Amino acid sequence: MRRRHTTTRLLAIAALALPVILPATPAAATTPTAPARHLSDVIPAPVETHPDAHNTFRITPLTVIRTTPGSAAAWHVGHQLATTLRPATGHPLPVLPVRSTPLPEIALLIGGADDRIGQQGYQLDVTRRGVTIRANTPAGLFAGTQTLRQLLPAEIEAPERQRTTWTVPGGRIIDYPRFAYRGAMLDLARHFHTVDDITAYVDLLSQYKINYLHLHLTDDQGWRIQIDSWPRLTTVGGGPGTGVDGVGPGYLTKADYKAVVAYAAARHITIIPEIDMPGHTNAAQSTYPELNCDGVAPPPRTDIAVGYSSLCINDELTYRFVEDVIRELAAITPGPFLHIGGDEAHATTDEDYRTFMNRVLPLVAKYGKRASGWNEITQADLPTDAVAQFWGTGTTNASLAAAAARGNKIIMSPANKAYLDMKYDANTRLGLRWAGLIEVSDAYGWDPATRVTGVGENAILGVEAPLWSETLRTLDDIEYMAFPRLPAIAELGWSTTASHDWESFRTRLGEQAPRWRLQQVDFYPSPQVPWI
Ligand code: TNX
Repeated sequence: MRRRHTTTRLLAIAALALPVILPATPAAATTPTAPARHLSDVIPAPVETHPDAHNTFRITPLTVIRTTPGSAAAWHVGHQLATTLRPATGHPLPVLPVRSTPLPEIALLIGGADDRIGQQGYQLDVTRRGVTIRANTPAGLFAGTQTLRQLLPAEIEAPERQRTTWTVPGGRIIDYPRFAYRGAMLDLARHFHTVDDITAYVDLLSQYKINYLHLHLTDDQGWRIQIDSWPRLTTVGGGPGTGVDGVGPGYLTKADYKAVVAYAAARHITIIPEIDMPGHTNAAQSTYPELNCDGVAPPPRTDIAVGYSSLCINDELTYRFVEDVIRELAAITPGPFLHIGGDEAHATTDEDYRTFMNRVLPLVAKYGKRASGWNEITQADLPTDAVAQFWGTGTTNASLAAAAARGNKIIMSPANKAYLDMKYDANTRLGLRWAGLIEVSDAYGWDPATRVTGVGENAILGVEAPLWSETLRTLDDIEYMAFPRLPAIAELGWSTTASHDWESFRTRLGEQAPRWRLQQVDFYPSPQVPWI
């Protein structure tokens, strides 16, 4: 069990007016100084770091967080940072949307940074006077604050105040992502995961600059999202007895889903909903007999077999169903993508698969969304804005390479590298092993742009680490499989190939352990990593 991260505890602090700035704890010259961190001790590795040992900054009771005046979004990022730093520092850290202060400050400013940082990057400067994070967008500012958290001692994540001097190493970081898309995926279908579990995962993802969370909402074993026009999908298809072994029931109401979307958006993470079709549909078909060609509902399934279900391709009712689902889901999804699955449709003929996808892809566009799907969708006639997600274990895929050549963007999730549900080694209690065992060095040891022939740097939108839930029930289970491999995938998505270095990575990973212990992240203590 894990305590919710401190950023989720909203402190209602009236920080708009300059408060009486008094030390919350008597300033003590004798307080211990937590061990200094280095400017490059960050995951994902920043593009450029320029340390300046003479210019460290100390957070004190007088420190204020200053944000660009007039930017509510910048103030919000400042408020989130303050909420993270206040409990352990015991300092008031007021958040002030003002042009200048005479006080030592952590400034979060929109504009004025190095040209290269783009829409997601940031520039971070640390001098004796303060920390300045500059970015072109609130997302960039937020990314900069996640770097700042890692530059502070792990104890900054502690729930109770400590009498410590909090020191930020001096210098400059210029940082921006290699790929625009850095994703994670959670499977709610095999075992349902609650809003609290999903948002706790969002907190962890956002620390590593992950900016998309793909939710696998439907599968053979369960349907996990409310659809008003087909109400039994959730009450029956997601009801008691659903999930693997019948012990993973539950579903997101639309209100739950909107809450997840908003929570993620506040951490600059976009939700991508997936409805898997035309296979992986037994939960819907066992609930509604009319979704079957013979009109007979198959029994619910709680095993982990794949590839046996298929929607009825030549029945108009199928497309009414699919359109209803897409319409309702698109209406509650502010993000650009809607994922239509398309994997392992072994019970659908190739011809039927193409017929189906060629009807469904335009429906996604009709409701204003950009389609994404597992790599099998490249067998259909894809619009050029559609995105294919590679999940194979090999290094060739002709249909994927052809789609890339036609201009479709690709997300890389090779199952033998990026699948967080694969066991670490033969003794791992959780997980599957069909794609192989994946130790931390395996998860880190590949390059998205050279993995599949014909799918190079320019074709790649980014990387994603899927976490399938056949064997996972609790948040602890999720954490154990995701940590420490998720940070490896996050670094592959963000950092330059020039910085790719296993020795450096495993050292920096080992330094994350105290933070995870304080956050009560149930990580796998891989023997490959020098944990501190
Ligand atoms: C394959 S990967 C699947 C999922 C399973 C997963 C387990 C993919 C697109 N389909 O249905 O949950 O393997 O690792």
